Order: sequence, then C-alpha cells, then structure tokens
Amino acid sequence: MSDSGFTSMAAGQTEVEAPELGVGMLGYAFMGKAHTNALKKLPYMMYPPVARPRLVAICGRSEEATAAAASRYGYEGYYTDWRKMLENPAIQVFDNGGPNDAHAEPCIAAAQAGKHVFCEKPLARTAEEAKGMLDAVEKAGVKHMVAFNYRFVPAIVQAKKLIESGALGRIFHFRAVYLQEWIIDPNFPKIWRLDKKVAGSGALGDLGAHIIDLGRYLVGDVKSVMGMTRTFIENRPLPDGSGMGKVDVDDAFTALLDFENGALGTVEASRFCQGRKNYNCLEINGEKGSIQFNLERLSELNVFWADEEPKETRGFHTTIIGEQYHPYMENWWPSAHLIGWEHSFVHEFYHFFDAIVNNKPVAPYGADFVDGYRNAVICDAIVASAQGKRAVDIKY
Ligand code: SOE
Repeated sequence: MSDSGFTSMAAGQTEVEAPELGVGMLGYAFMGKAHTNALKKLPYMMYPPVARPRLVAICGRSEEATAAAASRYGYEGYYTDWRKMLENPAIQVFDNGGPNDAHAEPCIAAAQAGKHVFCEKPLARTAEEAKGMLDAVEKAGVKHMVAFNYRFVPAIVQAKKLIESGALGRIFHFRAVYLQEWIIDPNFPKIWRLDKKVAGSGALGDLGAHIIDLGRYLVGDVKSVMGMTRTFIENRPLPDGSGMGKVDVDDAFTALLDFENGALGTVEASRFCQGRKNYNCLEINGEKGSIQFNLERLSELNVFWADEEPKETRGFHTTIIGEQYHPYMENWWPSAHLIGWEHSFVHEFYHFFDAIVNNKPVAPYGADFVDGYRNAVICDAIVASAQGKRAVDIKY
C-alpha cells in the first residue's frame, strides 16, 4: 500500500485464475456491439469466470468505422481483411457477427486455421452452405456454436427444465410467432436483409430461424413442414438512391411443423405487424399443463397446471423468473431486479467458453453447427413447400 492508502493492482492481476481466450470479431454493427458487450461483462458477472476473453481484434470493411469500433469497444487493434485477422495467433475464438453472406467463407477459414467458431444466426443462406460450414468445423475438430441467443433467456431455460422434468407430460402443441413492424413503410429502403443474395431469405431466416430453433430445442426435431410465404412490397428504393430494387425475399411466412414426437406446431414471422416491436412469443400445451413466453416481457413465464389446487383458483399465472435459484440468475441481482435482452448473450458466451475450456459439448443446451444446419434445412423446406404448395419432408 502506498502512503495515500491506494493499492495498485498489477497489470493483469486477477483474484481468480481463468484461462484467457483471444477473440477476433467480424462485424462492428448491431451484433458486433451486442457480442462485445457480452464479452466484457462475462468475466466479472458470470463469476467465478470460466475464461477471460481478450478482445484482440475487430474486423470490418470500412476502416474509419472499424477503427472507431475498436477504440469504443476496447479491442487491441483492428483489421479490414478477415483473412489477415485469422493469421493472428493470439486469436483462439473467431466470432462472426457479420451479415449472412459473410458467414460461410470466414467461418470455414477460421476452422481451418484452428480457431473455435461462434457464428450469428442464421448459420447460412441455404442448407447447402450450412453443410459446408458444419463439415469444416467437424473436420477441424474445433468447437462451434450458432448464436441462437433466445435459448439463453432464463425463462426459456426454465421452460426447458420443466419440459425435460416431465412436468408438462406429453407435448401436444408448439405455437410460436415472431412479429416486428419495421419495414411496413414502402419507402423503407431495400437493405441487405431484403436481398436474397446477401440474406438468403427474409423474415424466415431472420426471425423464423429463432422460433424454429426454439421449437427444436423445447419440443424436438421436425419431420415435415408445410409453409406459405408472402412479399407484400415487391419494389423498394435502393439504399444508395440509385433507383428501385426488387425485393426477392419473403416479408412474412407461416408454417405448420410436424414434430417427430407427434406434437403439432405452427410458426409465423413477419416484419409487417403494426404495433409489434420484438414480439417473440410462444406457447406449449402439454397433457399436464401449458407454458407461455413473450420476449417483450422476458422475465415472465406464464404457466398453467391442470392439477393445481385449489381448483377454484386454477388458471394461467405469471412467475417472475428473477430469483437466485432460476437459471443464470445467481449471477445477477437480488430477487426480481431484472435482466434484459443483452444478458442472453452473456449466458451464451459463458456456455461456449465453458465448452472450450472444459471440453464439454455445445449441444444440446447450446445450438451447435449441427443445429444451425438442421435449422437451415427446415427453412429451405418451408420455402420449397410454399413454392410447390405441398408438404415437404425434412431430410438431414
Ligand atoms: C432484426 O429483425 C433482429 O435484430 C434479428 O436479426 C435478431 O436476430 C432478433 O433477435 C431481433 O430482430
């Protein structure tokens, strides 16, 4: 201690030993920011830390924006070429938060360079592309995970535990919608998410992929689908002001899912639902009870138990998933001092780093590239079903 009473911590001094994992991030926008935020919170909130992420480098195409992101987020440096970033030996984990057309090539190259690979959803634009990525990570023997972050919302983990414990009994129905409203204005430009070449599909891959993943996670795999897609606004202004461009992806879809265990599912996603902001909602009905979840109230799980006593007051009730004994909540705040959307990413990275450091499997609680590939097969089948006006069997 110095005379001033101040004790300086030595650089890198930590109370609890945990391996360092160097991260190279692709993308600095929405997902680059969400992932970095989670990586920074991880070592001091998910305590004791399973690993200490070292923010080695971030990569983007625009030098000005990437340099600004590196400085703001606290990366040691930046690249404008992901190939060069993958040559950096300090990077053990490649985190791909780029747009969908920038998933396959960099993830495959990262696996070949021996890096563990974490990739935003949907894994790829098509099942074929996803298969190439799956083959590459399996061949390289690295850990792989797809950022289906809603698996890591505590209320969803609690729902999974209830289903696995048999509390709901046989599952009859899975019903999920993911509704937003942000492209209703016909003057909204044709951004990359509305361009098949870049995105692969529209609401289906962006929002539908999430609820299809939750269906597979909570209920089980799917054996056939029947889908319908719609593009409500077919031409939109191009972002660079050079005229109009054709929208070649779905604005909305609905599909029926036939689960292997006999449950019946419906899924729907759209960005044309006035008043719906980020309405990711699901309900599961089993023989002994039902559960219901809405992302816009993500700390709540609504439950109904058929044998609850006294029966006079039986009904759906809301449980706040905010106690220390709820999944992941011991890492956060005292009773019902709630957490939000961003925290699902902290849990997700904890799961991935635990898999790397302790050589555990990512699946079945996290989504690995097998899940990412299977998800893409289901999305492709929904498109094929909509085009052919027929049910399509799922073949992995
Ligand atoms: C945009 O529609 C979006 O940000 C998706 O891309 C995310 O995956 C979803 O979590 C929220 O909505």
